[in-house]
Amino acid sequence: MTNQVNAPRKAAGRSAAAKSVKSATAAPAKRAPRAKVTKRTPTEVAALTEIYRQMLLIRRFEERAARSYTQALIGGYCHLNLGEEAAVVGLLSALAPTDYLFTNYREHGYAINRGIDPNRVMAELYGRIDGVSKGWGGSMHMFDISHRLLGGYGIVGGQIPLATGAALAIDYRGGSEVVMCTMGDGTTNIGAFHESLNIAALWNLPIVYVIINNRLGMGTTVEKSSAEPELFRRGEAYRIESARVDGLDPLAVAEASAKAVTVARAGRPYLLEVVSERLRGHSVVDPAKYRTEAEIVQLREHDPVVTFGAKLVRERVIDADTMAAIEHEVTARIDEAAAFAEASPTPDVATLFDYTYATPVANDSRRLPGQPLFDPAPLPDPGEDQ
Ligand SMILES: Cc1ncc(C[n+]2csc(CCOP(=O)(O)OP(=O)(O)O)c2C)c(N)n1
Ligand SMILES: [Mg+2]
Repeated sequence: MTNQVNAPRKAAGRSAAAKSVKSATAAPAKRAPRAKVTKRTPTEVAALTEIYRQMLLIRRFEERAARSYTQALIGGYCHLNLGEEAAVVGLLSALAPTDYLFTNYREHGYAINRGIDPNRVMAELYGRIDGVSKGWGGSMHMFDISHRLLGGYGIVGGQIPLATGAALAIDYRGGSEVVMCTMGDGTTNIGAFHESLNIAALWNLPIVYVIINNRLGMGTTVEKSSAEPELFRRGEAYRIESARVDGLDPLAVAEASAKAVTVARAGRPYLLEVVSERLRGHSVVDPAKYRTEAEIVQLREHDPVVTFGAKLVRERVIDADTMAAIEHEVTARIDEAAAFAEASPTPDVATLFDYTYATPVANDSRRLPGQPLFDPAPLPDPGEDQ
């Protein structure tokens, strides 16, 4: 069994990356050593630029979602992918359009990166009929069969048995698709995580379990909640190949994801731990007061969008003008999504129970809140013989 560590826990690469951001953003010193520039083909330049654009799209989308929440345009729960952009973009780059994705409540970035129109994702947050789930799901419950995004789950770990079942269905039908199932670090202590990994290993299911280790489950650290804080090692108990990767580097994540997907497509499950950062609180209403000033400074230095953008400029993949053009284009795209969401109507209350079941269910209640359980029994006709 080969459980490999791609990036050590206290990733030396992190501090090195932080240093290089500083040197990229500071005024150029006269005798500063010239950055090593690798000549890239136009195809490579286009691919790297697109990764940056996708990461920025998620970043600006989530920032707008946070703003709209404070303006009461969005209600309910709302968890953001801020800081996890490199993880999202890197992971999904390895999936074919026919593969399936299950994720948790922190899913806006996944929905967008899977190819769902940002207008529809934003409209779902606003609870409008043009939303991904017709406005009835909200932030945590996006579902789009055509993009093979099978949710969006608010119950911690709720997606894991369902994703495992989807992998079983693929295997049963002899299909070549794979399932990717992402979850947080805190989710690895849920019983269903262990049951699912056990079954997936026994039955050779085509599934990649991904742990997005942002070091926190709400406000509790991995060290306080997990007896084995090196989470990828949980694969060993089930003889599942596993690895850990630096989730702030989209290219490293893409490579690790491609490997994991290849293993799954060949008929073995895989466990990938992506060490990431959550830039803000657990949800938009969490001020994250449990974080120290030093941690906040560090988080900013590790910001994956800024770091990757600076790397591309330093390595002369893109210049300042291209960066500005991407920023302009992405901002306009998000403005459009917000305007679209605001203009979309709210669903009719009478449709509240629509889409609850995939097929008609006998005796399914169609009542709205406050309506009587049964229609009142008809009063006997006094003229009738009793
Ligand atoms: C079964 C269940 N228990 C508790 C909760 C409340 N809850 C929501 S998110 C969360 C933390 C999960 O942390 P993690 O898995 O690390 O994911 P992250 O939020 O960091 O992405 C908890 C305890 C829940 N939604 N479902
Ligand atoms: Mg977490």
